Amino acid sequence: MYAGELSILSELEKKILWLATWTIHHANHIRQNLDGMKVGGHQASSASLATIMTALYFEVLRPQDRVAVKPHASPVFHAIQYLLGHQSQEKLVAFRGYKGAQSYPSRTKDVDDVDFSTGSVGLGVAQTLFSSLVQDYVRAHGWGLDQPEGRMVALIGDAELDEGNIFEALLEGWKQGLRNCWWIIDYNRQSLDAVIREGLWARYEALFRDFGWDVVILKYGTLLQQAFAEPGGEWLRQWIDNCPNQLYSALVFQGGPAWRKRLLDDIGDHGAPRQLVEAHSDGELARLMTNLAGHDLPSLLEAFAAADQERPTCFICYTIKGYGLPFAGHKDNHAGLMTQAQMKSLQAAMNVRPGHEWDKFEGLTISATEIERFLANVPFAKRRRHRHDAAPIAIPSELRAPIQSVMSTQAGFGTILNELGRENSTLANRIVTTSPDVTVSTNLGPWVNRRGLFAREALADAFKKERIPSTFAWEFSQQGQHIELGIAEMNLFILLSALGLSYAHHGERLLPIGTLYDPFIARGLDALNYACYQDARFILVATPSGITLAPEGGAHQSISTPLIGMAQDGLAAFEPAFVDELAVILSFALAYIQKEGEVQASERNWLRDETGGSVYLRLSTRLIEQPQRVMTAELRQFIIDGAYWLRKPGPNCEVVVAFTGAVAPEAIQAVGLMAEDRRDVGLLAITSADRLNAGWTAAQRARERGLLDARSHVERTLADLPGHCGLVTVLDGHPATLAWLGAVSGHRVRSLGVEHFGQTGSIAELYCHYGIDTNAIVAAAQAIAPGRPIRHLKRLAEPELAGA
Ligand SMILES: Cc1ncc(C[n+]2csc(CCOP(=O)(O)OP(=O)(O)O)c2C)c(N)n1
Ligand SMILES: [Mg+2]
Repeated sequence: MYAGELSILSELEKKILWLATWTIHHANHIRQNLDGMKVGGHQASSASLATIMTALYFEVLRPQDRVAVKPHASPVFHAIQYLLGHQSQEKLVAFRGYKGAQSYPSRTKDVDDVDFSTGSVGLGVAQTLFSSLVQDYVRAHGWGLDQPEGRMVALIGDAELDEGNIFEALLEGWKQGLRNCWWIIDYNRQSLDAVIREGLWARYEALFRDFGWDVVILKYGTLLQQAFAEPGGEWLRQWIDNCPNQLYSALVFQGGPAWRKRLLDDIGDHGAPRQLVEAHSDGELARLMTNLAGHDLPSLLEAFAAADQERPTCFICYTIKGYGLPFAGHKDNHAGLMTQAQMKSLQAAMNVRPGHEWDKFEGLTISATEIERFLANVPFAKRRRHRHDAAPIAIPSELRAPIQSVMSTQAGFGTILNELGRENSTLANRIVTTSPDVTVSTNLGPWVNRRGLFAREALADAFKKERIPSTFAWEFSQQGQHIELGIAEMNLFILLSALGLSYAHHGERLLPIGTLYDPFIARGLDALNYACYQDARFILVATPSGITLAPEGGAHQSISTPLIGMAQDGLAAFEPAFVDELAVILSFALAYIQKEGEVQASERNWLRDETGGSVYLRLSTRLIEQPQRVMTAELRQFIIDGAYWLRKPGPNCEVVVAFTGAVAPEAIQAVGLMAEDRRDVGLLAITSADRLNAGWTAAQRARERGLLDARSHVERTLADLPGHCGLVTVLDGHPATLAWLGAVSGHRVRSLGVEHFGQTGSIAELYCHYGIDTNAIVAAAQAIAPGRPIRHLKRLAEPELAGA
């Protein structure tokens, strides 16, 4: 790096600090339509990272590199992209406003090429690690080798490292042989509320080294290093090293005179250090004492250039929160905002004329032409089309599913994947499965036997070598297609997020399928939400589920997951009862996760299927009798749209039983038993409460906007039911999942489901205990569709289950 380039970089650093600070100020003080929600956290945090990001984006990064920027540095990111011509003034002017640049970098909502969304701290950080593993996976399979290998970089707040998911990821990274990943810690020793604990850096250093990382500590800038070399310098170094974080922050805030007083008080009559301090004016002293390496371009550039690509590297960069701004170092500065007066003086100091606040080259000492020339040659700026497109992989409408007469959906899932595993097709080759230590218990075993486990270094199955009989071959190789994770569910979702963005990040489409026990979705829910927010595409197979896992244990029972499936944006949830339904849904899902079309809803079901999304399948281990039937095109469509009549209601129908999932046998039996006493009973199989509900609300909205003919699938399905007909809904999950069905055409409804959990027992005992058994369905029908007593109820009411 030559001197001229360094001075351009420091001009850019100044410009970025200005633009980021101004963007926030503008949103708060000038635009002011934020409904009282002032921009907290941004100004001070942005200033903290401005130097590091200048060094990275204008010098170090290459187009193929991918970066997760810590949430509150979003204005810095937007400012950099603005200077590089990838962000508009209009979006900056509308920062945090409607359709403006986002408060936290957003892959889907921002226009300036965000690699990883951030916001919920800790998640973006971990995703860089998994993204690096995915890059290795893709390349090991011989794909994308014509592209240069990218480095995965996270810019992390020091308090962000409190998030446990980061450490879960670190451990997994160590197991998987992580490389090519940089985590840059903005060590400003401040969190949101306060100044952080002393000596954290030493814990971090030890931790990272233990996990096999290189650790680079960047503490002192060039000025301080020079001062240390002078007489009295060693005293100064020790003073800084011993200075508590709180005091250092307070002095940073107070500035030159306070530094002088404090230092001279502590120096006493030591001659050399006193001379060293006295040789500096107040301004110079403040500059010297805050010259931490995280604000020193030469130190940063040197460290980044020296890093080893093959090993993961953690940079602990000492910085000052609010550096260069009047509230620098103040412990309350997270929500700190510059006043109009402070902004005016910053503006004057930056030589920005009023009315020229957004001008890119305003107030710089180097000519616009020279800076423009520099910007045009910034390596990172060369990425014109940063997001790759990968052609969709064709999915057959029929997946082979050898169905046994009695079978569970979980076994069906294993069988379908096993069949896929036999094929040598692009589809089968692009599938990648992953599971947090429940590969075998979620029935991925047969697939893994065929396709092997992925690892950068091959590892044979010792049991196989020793000829010890075992059902599962556990062989690792670069060709393997299953990524086995440790138990941490957070890692599962973040890996799915990274795999599900492979098409965009690495230009190669993968079809990720992750399995876990349904109740443990809750453990990784924020990471799942995060994956959906950034539009990663994957299939989540959750099994076993509900209370149907019966003897497996009360704490493993999931009640709320069907509601999560309905409420989670970007995730289409299905809960099939039968394996032929599952085969249809899986085939749909494999295509759906690849769609990126129009947001326009289809006029058939009012769902936005062309935009695609991820898919959640809630499966069960319950063995149930499978219907023998022909899968017609119409039935296939209904299964995907969310519901079909297993028994069509007659014209005088008094009761409909609508069920989802594993309670199918009870629903079928109840309908059979009621048939003599209630007329024309209907049985509705609901494969996706989520999609039925979404279509219904969308169709209503469309009608309210004037499209009077808009009808959703559920409205058409229930259209012919007489008004007096009662609806009993039942599922092994929270009853609210289906309770809304009564509102579709104004039918009375009684919703059965599970509201409490914790009992173990047999399925029959638990269904009775929680009120989702045949008897409960019949009793609900009698209550809601009054008439003569349902004869079988009496018999059923005598519990076969004494003491249940
Ligand atoms: C999961 C989650 N919890 C809480 C928050 C609120 N929050 C935003 S930033 C922050 C801490 C900021 O500290 P640090 O990471 O050190 O960044 P700095 O403020 O120093 O720039 C918190 C608690 C969040 N964004 N995400
Ligand atoms: Mg901090």
